[in-house]
Amino acid sequence: MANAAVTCYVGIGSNLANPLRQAQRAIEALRAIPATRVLAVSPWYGSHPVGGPAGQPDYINGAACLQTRLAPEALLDALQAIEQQQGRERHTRWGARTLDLDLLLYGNQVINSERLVVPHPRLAGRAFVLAPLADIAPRLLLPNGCGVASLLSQVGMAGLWSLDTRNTDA
Ligand code: A4P
Ligand code: MG
Repeated sequence: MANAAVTCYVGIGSNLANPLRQAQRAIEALRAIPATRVLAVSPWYGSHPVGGPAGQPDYINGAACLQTRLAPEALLDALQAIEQQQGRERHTRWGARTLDLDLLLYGNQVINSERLVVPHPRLAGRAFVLAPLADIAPRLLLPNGCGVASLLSQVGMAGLWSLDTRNTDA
């Protein structure tokens, strides 16, 4: 029997090799994941790097809302395949990257497997994740009942700025 469709949120980050183009290509690749539809894409933000080695370039960040019939780890496989297609190399934790796709939320599920932790463990403290999420889902609640808009107002917008390029088509 087919899995029920689940609403998910994916965080998108890039700070190498034309980051805005990388982010836009990632949206096209998300649209091609089997058994999955892209329901909304946030506007893009610029952000100063959080953590990682000093001197890395600024990031482009955004988020997408998907509806999928894939199980969580199958969706992670698809996200990692897209990262690989776009030349992702893993050298240093939080180091510069062509593309990072994080599974932020998978329905209301709490997942703690070896490969996958959902909600994404650093979601609630990061403006570069919360701002685009609040743009596409202002009333969204985490499984623990916290609202993304209220988390964003606690975290603030320091180190984050809106870009003019809009990407609001579904
Ligand atoms: N993994 C576990 N849970 C998840 C999940 N929910 N989504 C595992 C995706 N992956 C998940 O990830 C390492 C491992 O996490 C994966 O193999 C997967 O099985 P990775 O993408 O290889 O490495 P990473 O991204 O460097 O590590 P991590 O800890 O996920 O980093 P974060 O938290 O994603 O932070 N600053 C700005 N301004 N903008 C950014 O986008 N991103 C980071 C990366 C740091 N600083 C940033 C930004
Ligand atoms: Mg990651």
